[in-house]
This record gives sequence, C-alpha cells and structure tokens, in this order.
Amino acid sequence: LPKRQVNLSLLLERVGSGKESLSFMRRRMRRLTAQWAAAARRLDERLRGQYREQKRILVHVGFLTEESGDVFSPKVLKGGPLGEMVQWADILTTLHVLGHNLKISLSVKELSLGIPPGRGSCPLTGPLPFDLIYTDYHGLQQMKQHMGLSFRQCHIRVIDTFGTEPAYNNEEYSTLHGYRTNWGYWNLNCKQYMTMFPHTPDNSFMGFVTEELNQTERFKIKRDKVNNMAVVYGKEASMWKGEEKLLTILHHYMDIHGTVYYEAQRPPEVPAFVRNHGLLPQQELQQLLRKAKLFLGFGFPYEGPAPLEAIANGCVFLQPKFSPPHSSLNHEFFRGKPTSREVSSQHPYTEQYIGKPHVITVDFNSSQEFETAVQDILKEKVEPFIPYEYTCEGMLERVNAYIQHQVCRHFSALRLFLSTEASSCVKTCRDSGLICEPAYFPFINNMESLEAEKNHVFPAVHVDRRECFQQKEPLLFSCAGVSAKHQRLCPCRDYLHGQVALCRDCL
Ligand code: U2F
Repeated sequence: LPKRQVNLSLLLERVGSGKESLSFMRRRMRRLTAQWAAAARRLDERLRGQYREQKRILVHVGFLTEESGDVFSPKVLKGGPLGEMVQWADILTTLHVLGHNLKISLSVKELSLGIPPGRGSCPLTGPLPFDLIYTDYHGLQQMKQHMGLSFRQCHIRVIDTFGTEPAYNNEEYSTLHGYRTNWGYWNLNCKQYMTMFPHTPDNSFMGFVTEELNQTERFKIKRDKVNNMAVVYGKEASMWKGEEKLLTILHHYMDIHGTVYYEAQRPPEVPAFVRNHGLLPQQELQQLLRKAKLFLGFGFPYEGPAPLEAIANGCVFLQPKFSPPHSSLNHEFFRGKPTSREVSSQHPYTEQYIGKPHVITVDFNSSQEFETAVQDILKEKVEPFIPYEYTCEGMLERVNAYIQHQVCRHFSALRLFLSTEASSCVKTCRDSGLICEPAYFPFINNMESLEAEKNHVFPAVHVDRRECFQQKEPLLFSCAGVSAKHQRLCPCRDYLHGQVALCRDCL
C-alpha cells in the first residue's frame, strides 16, 4: 500500500520556483496543505483495507516548458489565464498525497533524463521506468519529436482542458470527414484525455479543487455578507468591453468591484463607478468573494475555476446564456479545438450541475431579464456550496479510482437507450438522470444489422430507412456524436451524487 503523503515539503521543493507560474502553483499548494491532509485522512477511513498499488508516475507539464514557448508564465501577474496552473497544482498535489512515486519534468531536457534513450523506442528495449505519464498536448508533441513517442501509448494521460471527441481523435476518420485539427488525431483511447470539467464522458474528468470553508469561516461569511456588493468576473479589461449598459443597470442596485490587471499610471478601461482592486492574489480574491453577494460573468473567460470559487464562498453566479451556443463551428476561441461541443453559457457546468439558487443563467441581450435577475438575487439568501467532485476528498477519490481501476465495468449499472434524432448520447443519458459510459459501447454494438461502418454516431438506427448500423472502428465509439438522420443506441450508467465520474458500485 502506498503511504499517503500529507507533508507537501518534498513536492514544493520539486516544483521549484524558477518562474511566476511555478511560484503561483507553490503558493496554492502551501495554502491548501491542511485541506488536502484532512481530505486524505477522511478518504483513508472510507477506503480502509482496499488494495492499492504504488505507481511510478512522470508528470511532464508541456505548456510550461521553454521549448513550447511558455506564453503563460510571463502573464501570471498580468491578468493572463491561471486556470491551467490551478489544475496542474492540484493534479501534482493529488498524485503526491495519494503516495505515488512522482517525477516532475518542466523541460524537454528533464523529460529526456526521465526516459532514458532507447527505452521509449519500439520495440521496447527495456521496461519503461514509469507506469503512467501525465502530460498535455504540448508535451505529447515533444515526446513525439524528441523520443519518437513510441513507448506504449496506454501509459499516457493528456490533460486537455476542453476535451477531445472521438471523431477528432481518430486520424483516418478525422482526415476523411473534416474533423482534423492541429491538436487531435493521436488515436488514443479517448478516456486518456482528462478534462477540467466533465464535458463529455468520452473523456475522463480530471477537474481541480475549490477551497473549502471551516465552521468559523462559514459563520463569518453569514455574518459579513454584504447584500449589495457585486464582483465582476474578468482579470482583463477586454472582458468588460461593451458591457457599460448592464454595468450601469447593476450599479443602480449594487456596488461593483473588479480585479482587473492594470499597469501603474494606466488605469484600466472600466467605468469610473467600479471599484477596481487590480489583480489580486488568490487568497485575497477569496476574501473579496466572501463579502460579495453576486459574481457576474460577461461571457469570457469560458469555463474557468473562478465561478466555483465564488459559489463556494456564498455568491450567486450570474452569467449569460449563449443562443445559439458557442462552439468550434462558430466561435474564434473554440475554432481548431478538437470538439464540437456546444457551449450553452459562459460556464455550462455550473448551469447544468449546480443551477439555482447558486447559478442564474439569462439572456444578457435583454436588459429587462438581466435587471429582473439582479432584483431576484438581492432577495435570495444563498449558502456556500461546493460540488463534492470539486473538493479535495472528491478529487483524491476520483483520481485514485482512475489509477487503481481506470475503467468502470460494473455491468449491473448498464442501461440501454435509443436516442431521439439529432440527440447525442451525452444528452440522452443525462435526460434520464444517467451518464453515457463509452466503455460499454463494445457490448451493445451487436444489433441484428446489415452493415458495420466507421461513423462516430454508430451504433444507430437510420431515421427514415429504419436500418441498424454497427460501429466498425472501436476508437469511434462516441458519447458526444450527433446526427440529424440517426437515432443513436446509447449505453448509460448511474453515477455517484456529486461525483459524476464514478458509478455507484465503482468504489
Ligand atoms: C479559464 O482561465 P482563467 O485563468 O481565465 O480562469 P479564471 O476563472 O478567471 O481564474 C482562474 C484563477 O485565477 C484566480 C482565481 C482562479 O482560481 O482564484 N484569480 C486570482 O488569483 N486573482 C484575481 O484577481 C482573479 C482570479 C480556464 F481556466 C482556462 O482553462 C481557459 O483557457 C481560459 C479561457 O477560456 O479560461
């Protein structure tokens, strides 16, 4: 049994502090130490006696390497994206706390030292020194370039914020059918891609954690909440652009705070009535959120950690509905990402998995709807809330389950559905309170049918011809796939409340 490691000093040392991104991650790890330790103890109590293996794990953070250009690090203190840093800090901590044997690589040189020459090549000349490798798309590319990426691909896990759908992942299919992007077509098992939110169950949901409150903090929040205080989501002034009208409406009801980065002598372009604090350290942002009643998003950034932090601190998250939804087909930001997922609001996870009273999603084109939402929020009393899967215990539980038995195969959980036309299996299962489980596809791909074809919506029934089609290419089994001409055969399963990645009998 690997021993839990609740002392993070060795981990902090290994992460180092060569640049701002690493310092940000270290600060986060340090701040959350006690929370991780308490969670590890609780999980141990629950999983007592369960067999676990200690794995040798290499973590190669590709996007932070100099070789990939590392555009993130210089912007850490200037309003650049921090979500990825939050997630990597939490992944490293999870693997460390679970007691695995961890090696961290932040450059191509370290990567090559980790995998001795020849070891990665095919046929394998010796055993790989790792059981698992966590990396990202940049890292994958580097492994291919510098070591031929010929070691057994099943060792690899790719941290992939927005996810990769099967149609994009399969090289031949993506090329033939217009799903080829710069990122995709690695022919991995799609479960090897691990996402920031549970987008499609074709991928594994990795997630991150949200800071939890103790009794005293909960009490203080209740006592100190300022009912008419709002914080706007957006570290860059560009994220506020064009929103003066809504800000003016909001200002009738509430004091508006912001955390927009700006350079000395150059005040940010936000209305004068906004109280801008400048970019805050994470800890100080938490304090601000504890006082605020409302956290307001204007549509960008998509799917970041901040709304979960706001909800955890007792704010209501008010965000715009997107209709039509944003996707790689119609929006610059998603263009070229290996997914067709339709993003229905700034933060679909909070919309679909949390909802009212913590999350209000309305059409911001209607000032009336916006104003009514603000009025309702002022009347509502809301408690702090964190979905279990975003707590330290939830993340430890999930990642432990992935590492010890990645794919869930409890057949008692399988339920079969025929979708309506133009509906994905993600939606079909969700409409019945279940989740699509791609691991079951091979077992339901055995209908009496004339043909087997490579098509990412098969197995399915043709709507007009009432013909059944089977799937010929296992890599194309897809929860996400949609076709107006087909009703899909969908394998669904139940899931643990607050831990959508795991089925009820999975632990
Ligand atoms: C997302 O990236 P972002 O970094 O833009 O996501 P946010 O939700 O804005 O914030 C991430 C963290 O920044 C912290 C805050 C969050 O944990 O505590 N922070 C802070 O420390 N000080 C401040 O003043 C304000 C925020 C997403 F995560 C990425 O995957 C995407 O690439 C990106 C674009 O969609 O959005």
